[in-house]
Amino acid sequence: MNKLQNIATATGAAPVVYGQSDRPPRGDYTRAHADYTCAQNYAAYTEQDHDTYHRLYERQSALLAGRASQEFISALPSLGVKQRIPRFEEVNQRLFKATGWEIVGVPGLIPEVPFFSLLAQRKFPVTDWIRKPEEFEYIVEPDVFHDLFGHVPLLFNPVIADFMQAYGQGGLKAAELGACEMLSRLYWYTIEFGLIRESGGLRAYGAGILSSAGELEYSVHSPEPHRIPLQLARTMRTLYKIDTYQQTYFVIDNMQQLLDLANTDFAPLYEQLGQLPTIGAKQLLPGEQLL
Ligand code: HBI
Ligand code: FE
Repeated sequence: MNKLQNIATATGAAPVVYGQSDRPPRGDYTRAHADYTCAQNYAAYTEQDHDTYHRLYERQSALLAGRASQEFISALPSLGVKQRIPRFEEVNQRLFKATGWEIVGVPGLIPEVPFFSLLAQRKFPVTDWIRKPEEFEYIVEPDVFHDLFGHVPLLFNPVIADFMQAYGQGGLKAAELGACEMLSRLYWYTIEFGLIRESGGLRAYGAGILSSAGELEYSVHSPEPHRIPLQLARTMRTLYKIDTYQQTYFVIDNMQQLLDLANTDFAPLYEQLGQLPTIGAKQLLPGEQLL
């Protein structure tokens, strides 16, 4: 049993299965409440932590033009300060006014059901620790930069804000049906690694791409990966890797398309997909056209 499963078992919650393998938790989960939230430990940040955040912010924001979605670029300034790690309650003053969401601190990845139930309450869990300087290029589990910079700006977008709450509500139902893995693929290929079609070309809106220097360029301009239109059943059958650039990206035409998906009756879809084989991360089905 790895540490994450031990923590989850200790609290009676099902262990997080994030992608095909659990990730080693970094945070101190003993300070979390029963719902896995914890106060942002602002005093714990060192000058080095603030400097890491500032350097990540500067580098990433210089790469956005021509690669990140317009909605993301216009929402980013809502995060506020960039020279230091923002105080969650300061972000919340703006965020709550904009879409009724608030960010809550968590020590790191949390089990699926607590994660879903926070989203269903319009609470987005933000890991409150930041990577070490030596992890500047890449970190496998989400830290405060991934969550704040990657996820929070689009929570200012009313359509994504509604989709994220619907995802949380859907996740609670999926957990009852044992369909979390299928639903997590939808989250992975949209909220984490989604692309959107804009007049200038394909642009990134997924947090995993937006918070990664290398993958931001790779996802929209490399000839390497497959890019295909998002289609619910196809996407929910497609496996993903948590520690390499994606081999397939799914493309939406607009943010409303995500919210419309949320109105699907997922129970029969889970039933149907459960009978079908999964699709490899780089596999193409006969007749599929690459974008
Ligand atoms: N926990 N803190 C945190 N952040 C996530 O994005 C997250 C999680 N636990 C599970 C999870 N995401 C995915 O497995 C969801 O699809 C459930
Ligand atoms: Fe994320």
